[in-house]
Amino acid sequence: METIINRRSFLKKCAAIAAGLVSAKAEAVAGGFVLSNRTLEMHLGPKRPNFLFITADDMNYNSVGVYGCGISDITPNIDRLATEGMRFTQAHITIAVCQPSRSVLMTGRYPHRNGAEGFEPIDINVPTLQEQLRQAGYINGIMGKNAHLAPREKFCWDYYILGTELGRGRDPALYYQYARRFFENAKAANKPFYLMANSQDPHRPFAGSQQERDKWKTNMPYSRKITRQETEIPGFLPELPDVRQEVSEYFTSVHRCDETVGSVLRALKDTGFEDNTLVMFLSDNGMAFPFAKTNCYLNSTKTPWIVRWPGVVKPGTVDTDHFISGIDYMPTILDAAGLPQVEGMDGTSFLPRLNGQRQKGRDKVFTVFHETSAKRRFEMRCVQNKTYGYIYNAWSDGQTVFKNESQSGLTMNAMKQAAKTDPYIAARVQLFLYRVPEELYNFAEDPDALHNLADDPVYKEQLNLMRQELLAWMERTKDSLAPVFRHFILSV
Ligand SMILES: [Ca+2]
Repeated sequence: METIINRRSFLKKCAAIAAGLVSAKAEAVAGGFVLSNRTLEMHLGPKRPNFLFITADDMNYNSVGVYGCGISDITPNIDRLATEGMRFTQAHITIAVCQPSRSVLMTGRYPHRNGAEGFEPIDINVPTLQEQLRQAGYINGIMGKNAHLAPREKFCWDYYILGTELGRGRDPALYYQYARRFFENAKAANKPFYLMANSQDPHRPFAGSQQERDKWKTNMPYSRKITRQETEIPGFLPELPDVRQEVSEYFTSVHRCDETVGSVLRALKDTGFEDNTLVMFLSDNGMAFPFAKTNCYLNSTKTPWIVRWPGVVKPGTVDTDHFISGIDYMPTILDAAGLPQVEGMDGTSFLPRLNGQRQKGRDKVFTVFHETSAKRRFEMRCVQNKTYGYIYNAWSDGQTVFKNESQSGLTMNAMKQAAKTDPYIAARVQLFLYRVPEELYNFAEDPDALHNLADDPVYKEQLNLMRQELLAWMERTKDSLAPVFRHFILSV
């Protein structure tokens, strides 16, 4: 016998049963109905959507064609995905370094609230997206960047393909093969799926570089070499021969990343899942050069964020208005799956945006930095809105020297050499290595953060406003640095 109940209470009961809070048997007796798969499907309506999440590793937002890269046909597959879906131009990840960035995505929590401020596991009692999906009957798969979601058991992977099996995460053909195998497995099991397909491009070492030969004694294959002539130097780096060389190698890796994206999307299409799969694409942080990755600049956290969902998202939509960030990823996927939100997430679902509705409160983003992969601590906090960005560098004391992976290879060495005779580059090197406690930029006019306005009296009111916004956020989220920051702004 089937009891008539509304969809919301039914979904709640299903979630409670799935979460193990109520035994299915007890619920069946209490509710007076038998919970069969057929009953579930009748009440849930259409089958749950599948999810394909494709990530780039260390790719700058504006290295993508539709996000303004001027190199001809640099990312045709990502560009096509954007025309088939919706892309956000005010999208940020929450922390600009691999493992912490990905840990935010899969918990919906800021790093200091999920336990992974640096390259460490999340707290065992923090719920993950993959736990919720498994309880709802999903198959979870991951390809590449595997160690960057830890501990492994918290992520419930049913399919686990290491980067080493994918040509160091840099072989588009292998991505096609393994993605196809995953989709075919899901089809055979007749279960909804979640696949996280992680390219390890364009992470260092870059395609064809000396750094790559030094590390692996070989260069990984690529189909198109981006020449020095066609390369675009980002505005935050100086035009120097070695910088141009290294940025061109980076872009060769960007192009290979795009081929990996294309491979995974082709595997989805070839297995017949294109219509019932929500695809998202983003980069886990900015490019591994000075003033981008492992910092709190606009170029550190801003990401290309594209959503394709046939029948739901209007193709070719561009959202230039609403801010979305890493903490919003998990709430949105849960929402799209028809699953309840879990306790303790900091983000909120932007599913209404995908349905074409406006959302209030999406006018700024808070980003952080804590620790590099080499366990060096450099605390930074930032708030950015459409016009301004304010950064607090708690570590900057005039003595401590910034050290990160972006200083390896050619670029930083070239800048240090040039600094001996070029005062402008010398100032850039000085700023990068020592920073100043506060930075304020007009990111709308100066996205590359070349003019620090923090000491300009004209911007005093703006500075104070953003200090207060940041402090309120730090106190609200119980950031352990909040008392230090409060003391700092009282003392300046
Ligand atoms: Ca990364």
